[in-house]
Amino acid sequence: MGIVTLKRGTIQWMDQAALEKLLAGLPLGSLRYFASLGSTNDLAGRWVAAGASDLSLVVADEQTAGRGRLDRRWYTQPGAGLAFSLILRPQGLPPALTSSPALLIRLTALGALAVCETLNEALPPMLPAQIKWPNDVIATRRKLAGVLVELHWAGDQMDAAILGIGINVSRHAIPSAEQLNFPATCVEAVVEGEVDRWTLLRAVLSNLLTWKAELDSERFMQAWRGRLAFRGEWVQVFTDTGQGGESPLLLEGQVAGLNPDGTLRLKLHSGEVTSVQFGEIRLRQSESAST
Ligand code: BT5
Repeated sequence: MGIVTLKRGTIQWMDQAALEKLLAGLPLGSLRYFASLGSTNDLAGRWVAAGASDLSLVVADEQTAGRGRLDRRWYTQPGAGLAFSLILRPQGLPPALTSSPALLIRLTALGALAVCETLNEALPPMLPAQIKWPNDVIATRRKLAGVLVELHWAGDQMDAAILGIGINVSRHAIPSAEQLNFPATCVEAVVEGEVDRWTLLRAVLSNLLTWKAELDSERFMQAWRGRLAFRGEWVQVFTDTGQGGESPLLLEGQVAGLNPDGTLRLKLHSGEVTSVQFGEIRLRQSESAST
């Protein structure tokens, strides 16, 4: 996949024409750029209903109603990060993965893996970007990107999956502490240099398209497992209500890896290994880690 040099200043101004030029040569569908938008996932959802082609892409400089999972907020300040949503039609996805839980978790991993792999081309090996299961990208133990996959249905047939990614690039992208449920950072802080957002966008999309072709492969699973954060560490799993506040502690255990279906393996105090299902939980490092 080659080394990506995330150098600054190649693209000063972004608009629809500049986006088309930037992404020329990548096998994408139609492109839409917005200086400011509620949520790229919402716009992509309306575009799906209006017939958007496979691999069409929505990019916004600023989101005023960016969303995380369970209707939590995702903050995208203008000029500071990346917010984009890729439309994936079922015809372009492996048939074995078109049942919804499997697809949701695999596409979430696809987005997170593409961000990790892109950043790791520019990061020292000792400070890798990793996947905080299921949908966060962290580096230096702080979150710098989040992935939100939503499935759209026409009756009982899947119409499209929307893969939304938000990345903090410069320090201005990092929300204030009271807006966060986990410490945050940005790409420029972890690479310790200036980064061109748009060069990064192209590199992430390029990595994403490459891994999408291997979505159903053992190589993909290995790459995903290899990027899993907190392996061997004690974590707490909370019931994920999305309502904020304290949610009940469900489980505590050591991160033991991934099952073939992408669910998380957790080794409990009893030694028993259990599976954590996607979508129901929130992961948090145990405050008093024990062995
Ligand atoms: C996510 O949800 O992390 C998924 C974020 C997906 C955002 C993209 S941007 C393009 C597309 N369009 C959208 O509307 N969304 C997608 P979750 O794991 O639920 O995390 C949400 C939590 O992350 C919030 O409750 C905050 O605590 C925290 N957060 C919000 N903005 C953040 C930011 N810029 N950096 C780090 N953490 C943030």
